[in-house]
Amino acid sequence: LELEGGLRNALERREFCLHYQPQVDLASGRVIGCEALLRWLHPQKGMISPDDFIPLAEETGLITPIGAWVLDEACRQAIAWQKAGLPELRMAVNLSARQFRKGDLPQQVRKTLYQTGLAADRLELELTESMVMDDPVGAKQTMQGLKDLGISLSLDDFGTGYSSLNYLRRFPVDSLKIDRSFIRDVVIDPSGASVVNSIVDIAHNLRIAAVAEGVETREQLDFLVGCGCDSYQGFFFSKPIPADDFTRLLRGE
Ligand code: G
Ligand code: G
Ligand code: MN
Ligand code: NA
Repeated sequence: LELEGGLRNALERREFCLHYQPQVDLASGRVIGCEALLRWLHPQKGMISPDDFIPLAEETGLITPIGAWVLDEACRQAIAWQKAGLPELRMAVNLSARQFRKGDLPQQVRKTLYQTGLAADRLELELTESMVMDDPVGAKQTMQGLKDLGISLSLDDFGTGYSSLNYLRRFPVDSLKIDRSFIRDVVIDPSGASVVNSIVDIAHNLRIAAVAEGVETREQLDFLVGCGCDSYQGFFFSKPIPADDFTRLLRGE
């Protein structure tokens, strides 16, 4: 309850910020994008992880203004880097279930792109399997509305949910983000390795890019290169960092 009160005022008190985790192309080693990850700097409790307040934000409906702020802030940051002459990266933003189910998401995204001036092909929205599988017909419609804007869509935490390959085929998805639990296992046991290999193959057969999450070691990276995985995120390259640190990283400082 105490947390809820704080959450209600956090936006106007400017207690949120975004950290950015680089996404790296496996073939070239170049940073090609980043994922925006929400942080709440609570005046008493310090930094609170989204895992600890997104569910509350969902229940209370506060996710609507918070989610709108995240989208706007991430697009503005992408434009700020562009204006600073840095490489034009793709910006990935996580959506929660309630944001996705709300009927006007494509209009909201269109408006944010217009207001911030970010080109649609620079934005990617991350959905989860469960968001999509809850109501496949409605989800497909929303996804098509988003795709029509020219943005990309990815399926986050892929492999952890109840994913029907049949739906995967029919949804307009550009990339699969292979959940980090699978990446952890690739150099531990052979079945872990074959699961990741299979996901990459399925993605590619459907002309979907495969992105590995949670890459922490050189061994995992080498394995992913061998599978033909397209790109990766993980502590091996960088943890999620504040915008200023990300700027320095892009400048090679
Ligand atoms: O950084 P990490 O601890 O950073 O993120 C924890 C979880 O919170 C992840 O599952 C991530 O997808 C989710 N998350 C991070 N930022 C956002 C956000 O802006 N919106 C939503 N809905 N989820 C987020
Ligand atoms: O669920 P989603 O993929 O959106 O959230 C990303 C989460 O994964 C964030 O909490 C982020 O901090 C975390 N993360 C990113 N890279 C790594 C990694 O290499 N190892 C671990 N353990 N967590 C990671
Ligand atoms: Mn994500
Ligand atoms: Na994930």
